[in-house]
Amino acid sequence: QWEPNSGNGQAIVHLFEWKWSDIAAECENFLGPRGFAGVQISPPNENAALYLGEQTRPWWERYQPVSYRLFTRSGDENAFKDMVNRCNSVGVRIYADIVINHMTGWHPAGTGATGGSSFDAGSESYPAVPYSGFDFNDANCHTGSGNIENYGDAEQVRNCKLVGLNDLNQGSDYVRGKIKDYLNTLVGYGVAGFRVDASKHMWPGDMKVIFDSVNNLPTKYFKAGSRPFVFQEVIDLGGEAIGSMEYVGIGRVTEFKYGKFLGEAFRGKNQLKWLSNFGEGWGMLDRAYSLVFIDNHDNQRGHGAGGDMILTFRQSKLYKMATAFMLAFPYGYTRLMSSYYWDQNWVNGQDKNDWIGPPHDDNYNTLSPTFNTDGSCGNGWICEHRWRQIYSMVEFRNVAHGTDMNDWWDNGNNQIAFCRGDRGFIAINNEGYDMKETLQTCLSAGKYCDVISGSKEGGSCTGKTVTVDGAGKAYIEITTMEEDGVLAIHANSKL
Ligand code: ARE
Ligand code: CA
Repeated sequence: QWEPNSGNGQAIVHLFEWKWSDIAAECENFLGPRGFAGVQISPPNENAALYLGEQTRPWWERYQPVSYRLFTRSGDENAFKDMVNRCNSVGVRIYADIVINHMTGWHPAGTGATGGSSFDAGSESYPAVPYSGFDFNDANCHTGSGNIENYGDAEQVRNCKLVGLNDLNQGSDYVRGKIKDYLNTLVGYGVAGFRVDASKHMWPGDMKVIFDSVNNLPTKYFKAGSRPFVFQEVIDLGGEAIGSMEYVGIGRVTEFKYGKFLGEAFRGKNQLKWLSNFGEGWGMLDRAYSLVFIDNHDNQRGHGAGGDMILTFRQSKLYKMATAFMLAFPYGYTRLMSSYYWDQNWVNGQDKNDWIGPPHDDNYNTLSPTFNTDGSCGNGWICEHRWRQIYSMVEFRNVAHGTDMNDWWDNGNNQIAFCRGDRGFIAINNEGYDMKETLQTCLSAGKYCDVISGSKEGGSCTGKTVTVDGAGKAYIEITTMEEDGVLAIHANSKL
């Protein structure tokens, strides 16, 4: 299923490592009112609780399932139910990150789990599901180490262990049944779809059977006959045995080229003028199949793909520019990253602190975000989705939805501008000099509030204003002294 089952919203946000109770409140207080379509949540199922000396309670323990009980550092089953209900009630959908390729990596017997279940990784025993050795792929993997050794061989990418994680056999009816039951529990509570972790490591045929077996979404919140939205994590930068095209028959696929290419362009490795045909024209998936983002929870910390070209909150000016481009440009279904802060510790080109988990108290309980008077977050949470330049562009994308890109303009280098039908106009200046141009905005005559430098409050604008004449033209200025390199106006920002 390729459609997100949301109302008018055209962007979702990954509230990475947030607690369920905080997400419920965020839906009501911020995401619903601001027109966000939904939230990608961290994996809701029970995981290994890892106390590895210096690396205690890493974020990545949540990618090591112990059972499908809904019990994690984000909250228990009741908190989960309450979150899904409260978010659905204000029109914000919940998409669960599902880890169904594997269970845990090896840990000594007696290692704990977030819900108190026992497991023995060495004998592949997970009694709380239950899974045992028969349910794993060991017999189907033929590498010396039992791990994936060569991404050029599709067979081992799917049947061997990803970084030592016990690899489930989705070809087995029993395993399919357990996964189906888990997904039906989530759907039963009102979850609108799934981010499918490590999809490259599962056979598309098996995944198709599993997703086809899941129930329709409940009619309490969804149209009768609605199917869960599926977006599959497949990293495909080219050059491997497995390509993202193999998965488009099941649902959308993460397009990792997108953030890498935009990172390169905004970092000055490529001229912005080439972005006029960004998307399919650059060898990316058809827009109907792609899920796009600037960074994700992996590549913002050097895991996954994209390397040092990926932009994150740490390059805030460029990050806001790239995000504005993404939300203004009609390609793919868009996802925003919402992060927590950690101190980096670079040693030989690698961040030794890439494991650090979310803000927590002395007992490693996750802390809630606090909110400053300007709406930004505290307590260690970055909350990119609460940056004005970002949430304002979520509204832009909703307002412009259904139109195409037109009236592209560039200065032959790194200043660009374009319209979205007669609904929105954006200009971006990534030169070392001021942008001062009279451009076609495609909007009706009148005065508009630039939603990047400020916002429309009541009838007036707290930022720059733009005056569009009867021919749709306006004088556009973005100086290098300004905080942001973007100007955006749209039908709803008319004064
Ligand atoms: C951790 C430790 C390991 C240890 C393992 C088992 O770091 O040292 O061996 O536990 O004990 C996350 C972390 C991992 C972590 C894992 C489990 O990133 O470090 O391992 O959780 O706790 C490939 C996959 C892709 C995957 C990326 C990270 O194809 O699916 O690797 N991304 C998802 C999630 C991750 C998560 C997992 C999968 C596992 O988003 O957060 O891992 O559930 C090329 C290839 C890509 C490949 C990439 C990196 O680009 O094209 O396919 O991505 O290299 O290898
Ligand atoms: Ca596998």
